[in-house]
Amino acid sequence: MKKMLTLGLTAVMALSLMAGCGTKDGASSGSDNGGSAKTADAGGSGDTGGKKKFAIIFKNTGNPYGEKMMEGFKKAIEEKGDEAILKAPDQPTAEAQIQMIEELISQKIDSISVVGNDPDALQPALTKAMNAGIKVSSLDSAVNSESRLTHVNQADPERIGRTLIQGVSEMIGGEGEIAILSATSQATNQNTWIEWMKKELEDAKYANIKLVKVAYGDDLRDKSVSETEALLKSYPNLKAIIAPTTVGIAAAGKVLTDKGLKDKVKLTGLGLPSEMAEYIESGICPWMYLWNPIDVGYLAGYTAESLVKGDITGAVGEKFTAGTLGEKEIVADGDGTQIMLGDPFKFDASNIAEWKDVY
Ligand code: RAM
Repeated sequence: MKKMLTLGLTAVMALSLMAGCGTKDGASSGSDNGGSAKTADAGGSGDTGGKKKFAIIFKNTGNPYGEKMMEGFKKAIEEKGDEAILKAPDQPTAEAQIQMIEELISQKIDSISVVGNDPDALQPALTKAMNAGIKVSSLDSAVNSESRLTHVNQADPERIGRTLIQGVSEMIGGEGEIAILSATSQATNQNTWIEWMKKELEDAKYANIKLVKVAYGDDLRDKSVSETEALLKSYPNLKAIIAPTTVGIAAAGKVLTDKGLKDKVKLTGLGLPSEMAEYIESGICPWMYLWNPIDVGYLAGYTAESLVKGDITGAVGEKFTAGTLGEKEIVADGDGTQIMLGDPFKFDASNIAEWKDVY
């Protein structure tokens, strides 16, 4: 039955506008690291039975997207018989991540996979880690190419940015004020997507759309709520909010719902189906996009394993098998390299019910 459901969903996905979203397999793994995204097992001492130690550092705690990503990472590492160390600071700052990297270096672990809170600020700490023999890669939010061996990218940033503007334009009939509610002002992933949104907006067909503000909710629920409220207050004619962050879009969905603004302000962006189903069903958010966060973590886990084993070094053209995701190839990314998961997937009223229990 489960297999049939999986096959059915795969067929639905293949037919969808932006097919190629993550596997249902990754999503159905019953990992139990839910709850706190804090250090799960960072002792660093004691007998681990020859297991190698693989750390992942997310942006900050309290983000269900990060918990799903760490769940996928842990699954990959445990499939290989090794030990996963799951870490995230309370606040989404580079300083807090640097402190964690320093601790991990002194624990002589084998690998660090980091979701960077800043593209450049982690470089001294990550360079020190690499000089100590630790294999460093980034995922989701990249660190600069000097600070890593390679990067695991969830989807093509240009496609994400341009698609969000095309979508919002359709929602508001090509006319009116829009705002972006982002994560932190230093987040590499959001900033790259926003750059592409701005490039798309340069097209003459958007001449009647005005981007009035980029606000930062820092991937903190309360701050995202207050930033949404401030946007509504400062721009009473606002027609739409684009939130390219799962925390931001859910917070904006709640504010717009509570204020009864369904017919006045539209919402789109990148959201978790589990958190956004009610807003998609109510029409506040006609549609949004995402990839499978469990698969992003799972791919990062296999990337780290392959780096530690020496199967790959992070160079363009190298290939490796990423468990159930199959063969992956390292490609160029500016002056660095990356591994792409796939395309983002569009969630709307027609498919949200199938996905809301998955992630
Ligand atoms: C938030 C985080 C994460 C991003 C998603 C879309 O959960 O900022 O890094 O990839 O949104």
